[in-house]
Amino acid sequence: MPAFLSLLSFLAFSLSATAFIHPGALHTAEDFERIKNHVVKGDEPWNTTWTLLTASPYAQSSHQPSPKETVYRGNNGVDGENYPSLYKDTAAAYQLAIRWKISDDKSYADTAINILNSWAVTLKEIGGTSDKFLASGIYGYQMANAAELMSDYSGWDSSDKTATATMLTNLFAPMNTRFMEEHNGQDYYHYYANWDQCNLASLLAIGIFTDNQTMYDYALNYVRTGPSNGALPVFAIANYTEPGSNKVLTQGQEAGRDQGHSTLDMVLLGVIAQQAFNQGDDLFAEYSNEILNAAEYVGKYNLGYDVPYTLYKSYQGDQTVISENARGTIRPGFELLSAHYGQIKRLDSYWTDAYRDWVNANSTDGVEGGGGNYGSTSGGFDVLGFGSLLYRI
Ligand SMILES: *[C@@H]1O[C@H](CO)[C@@H](O)[C@H](O)[C@H]1NC(C)=O
Ligand SMILES: *[C@@H]1O[C@H](CO)[C@@H](O)[C@H](O)[C@H]1NC(C)=O
Ligand SMILES: *[C@@H]1O[C@H](CO)[C@@H](O)[C@H](O)[C@H]1NC(C)=O
Ligand SMILES: CC(=O)N[C@H]1CO[C@H](CO)[C@@H](O)[C@@H]1O
Repeated sequence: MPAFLSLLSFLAFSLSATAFIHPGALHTAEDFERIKNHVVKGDEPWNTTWTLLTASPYAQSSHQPSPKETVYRGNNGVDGENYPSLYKDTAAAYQLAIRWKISDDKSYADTAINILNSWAVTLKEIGGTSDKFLASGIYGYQMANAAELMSDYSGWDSSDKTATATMLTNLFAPMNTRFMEEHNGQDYYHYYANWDQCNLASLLAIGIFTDNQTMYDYALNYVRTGPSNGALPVFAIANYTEPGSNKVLTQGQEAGRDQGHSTLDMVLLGVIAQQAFNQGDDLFAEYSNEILNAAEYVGKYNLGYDVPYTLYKSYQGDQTVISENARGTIRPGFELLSAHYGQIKRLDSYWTDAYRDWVNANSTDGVEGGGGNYGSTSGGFDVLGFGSLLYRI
C-alpha cells in the first residue's frame, strides 16, 4: 500500500478508535467544573442538592454491595425477586461516583469501584419474567453511567475495569439488543415505549463506556428511525398547536395508559438524548424538538390542565381518552430536560419547567433528589436524579 494510503487508513482508524469523549454519557468533565464552582460558592439550588446527595444512604463510603449470581425481576412463581440489591447498589455506585467527582475524595471512588467490581465477578444472569428486560435496560444504563464516571479514576485497576466492561457487554447489552430485535416474541406495538427506551439508553451508555461504536450507532439509529414504540418517529402519536403560545405539543405513546409511564418516557428520552449529545449527536433537536414537545404535553396535563388527545389503538385495546391514572405523579428527571431546552437551547420550556418545579416542591428540601429519595420500591430508583445539582447551568 502506498505510504499516503496507509497513513490515511491509520488516521481513519485512530479517529474511530478515539471517537468517544470520556466521561461522556450523562456527564462530561466540563459539567463537573460548572457543578463544583456552584457548590463551592454555595449557589442554590446546587448547594441544597449537594447536601441532599451527601446525606443519601447510597452515597456513603461504608456502603457494602450485595451482588447476586442471578438477579430476578418479575415473579415467575419459582424464584423470588431479588433485584432490589441491583438497583440499590447501582444507585450507590452512581451517587458515590458523583460524590467523588465533586469532592475529589477518593474514599467515595474506592467504594464506587468496589460495588462495580463485586457485581462484575458475581453476576452471571438476569432472569425473572419479561420484566427482566426492564432490569437489563434500567440498571444497564445506570450501571454503565456509574462505570463511565469512574473511567478516569487512576485507582481503578485496569483488569477490574475490564471485568465491569465485560459484564456490561456480555450480560446487559445482549439482552438490550435482543429486546430491540425480538421484543420478547411480541410484535412492535406490544411493549410500551419505556421498554424500548431503557434498553436503548443502556446500549448507548455501554457503547460509550466500552468504546463500542457499533453498539452506540445501532442504538442511535434505532432512536432515530426504529420501527417500535420507543423510537422517536413511532413515539409521537399526534402534534397539536397550543393556542396562545403557538407551540407544538406532542402526545406520546403512553398518554392513554397512565401518567407514571408517560412521565418515565420523557425522563428516559432525556437520558438517551443527553448521552448522545455529549458525544456530539443532537437527538434533542430532532423531529423539530420532539422530546421537548412531548415533555410540554406531559407537563401541562400532569399540572392539571387539559390537553387535546387522539384515540390510540394499544395492544390492550382502544384508549379513547387520556389517562387520569397517576396524574400529577412526582417523577424526578425533568431537570435534565429543562436545563437542555430552557437554558442551553433557550427554547420555550414553560410546562417542562413548571412540572419540574412541581416535582421539586413535592421533594425533600425542594430540589430534585435521586435513588432513595422517592420511596424504596423500584419506581423510586428508575431515575438517577439529582438534576438540580447536575444539569442546571
Ligand atoms: C450549603 O448548605 C448547607 C446545608 O444547608 C449550609 O450549612 C451551608 O452553609 C451552605 N453553604 C454555603 C456556602 O452557603
Ligand atoms: C460491540 O457491540 C456489538 C453490537 O452490540 C457486539 O456484537 C460486539 O461484540 C461488541 N464488541 C466488543 C469488542 O465487545
Ligand atoms: C409531529 O411533528 C414532527 C416534527 O415536525 C414530525 O416529524 C412528526 O411526523 C409529527 N408527528 C405526527 C404524528 O404528526
Ligand atoms: C402528590 C403530592 O404530594 N402533591 C402535592 C405537591 O405539592 C402541592 C403544592 O405544594 C400539593 O398541593 C400537592 O398535594
